[in-house]
Amino acid sequence: LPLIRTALFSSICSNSRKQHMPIVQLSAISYKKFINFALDETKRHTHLAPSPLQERYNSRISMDGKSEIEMLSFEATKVRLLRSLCIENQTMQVLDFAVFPEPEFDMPIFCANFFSSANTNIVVLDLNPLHDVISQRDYKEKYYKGLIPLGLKYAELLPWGGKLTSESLKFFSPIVIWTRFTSSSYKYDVLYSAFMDYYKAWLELMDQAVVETNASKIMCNREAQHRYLTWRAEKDPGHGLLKKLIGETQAKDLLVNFLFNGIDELGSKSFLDYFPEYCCEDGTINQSRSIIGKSFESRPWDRKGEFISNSFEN
Ligand code: BLA
Repeated sequence: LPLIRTALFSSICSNSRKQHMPIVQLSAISYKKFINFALDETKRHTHLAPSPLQERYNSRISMDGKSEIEMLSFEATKVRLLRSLCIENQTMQVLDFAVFPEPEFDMPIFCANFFSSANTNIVVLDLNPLHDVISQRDYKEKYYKGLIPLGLKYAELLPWGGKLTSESLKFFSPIVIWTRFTSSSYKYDVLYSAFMDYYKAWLELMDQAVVETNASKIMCNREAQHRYLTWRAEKDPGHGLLKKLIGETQAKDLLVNFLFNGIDELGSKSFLDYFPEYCCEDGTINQSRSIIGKSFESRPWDRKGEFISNSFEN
């Protein structure tokens, strides 16, 4: 990465110097490299066909003309939707990359959400479990047992990011990478390496995934994915920023029809059917992101991938 020092990034520079780390200018990093890797790697395993969504969701400029928003979407055997959203401007880089399996497969959902501004980076990288890994031990063993060493490697390099919306934890796996860091080229390299390793691990799971033929199990997979999509379309932390960039109506459209596409097709339950604790007295959805509040100051999974926090209290 080019090492350029500018006044705009003086805060990163001084931080980096303190830590004896290389200096990185935000514009020198781009999450497009991550997307290109993922697409190339996917093509080594399967055939990617363009998604019908591509025509409507491709590229656009934010209302203030300052941000470029790029969207890509594909389908493949076993893959209902692979889609990415990349936002870039002078001060910010955002990646939302996800792969949603067909309901005939119970494999995890690949999830990479990275938000980077001049001095802070917020990262979630995970193979989000389709089913509950705290109560369904067989599901956890099936997909995550072999991945614990991978999780341990990156849990050290990219340490736990501190308290987070408690409700989110149910959507995370024992190998989740939830981290925050100050910008440095070293950290970006680590993040890129984690992204590559996690994505390759997900592709291996995809290769091995066996189609489910039991109708009730398929139904169960479909509902689990629908619940996940319903949660994220309503409560994802990126909403505020999307609304600021493209306005409330467009943001809502992007969330429901592109990023978390499937809400209308995979099920008919509402957000409040799945998450009744968010119901206000007048029947509307509580706009707060969390009912329980923030918790999990430290990683709630031990080195064996056992959940070690037995309550969801703050
Ligand atoms: C913050 N993003 C966060 C946080 C998490 C996530 C856990 C910390 C705040 C919190 O505790 O909620 C990410 N949470 C997730 C993910 C899941 C989840 C991936 O439950 C999946 C189940 N982030 C994006 C995009 C944008 C973005 C697309 O992925 C912007 C368009 C922004 N995320 C963003 C911002 C913050 C954030 C600005 C800080 C603001 C905040 O803490 O609410």
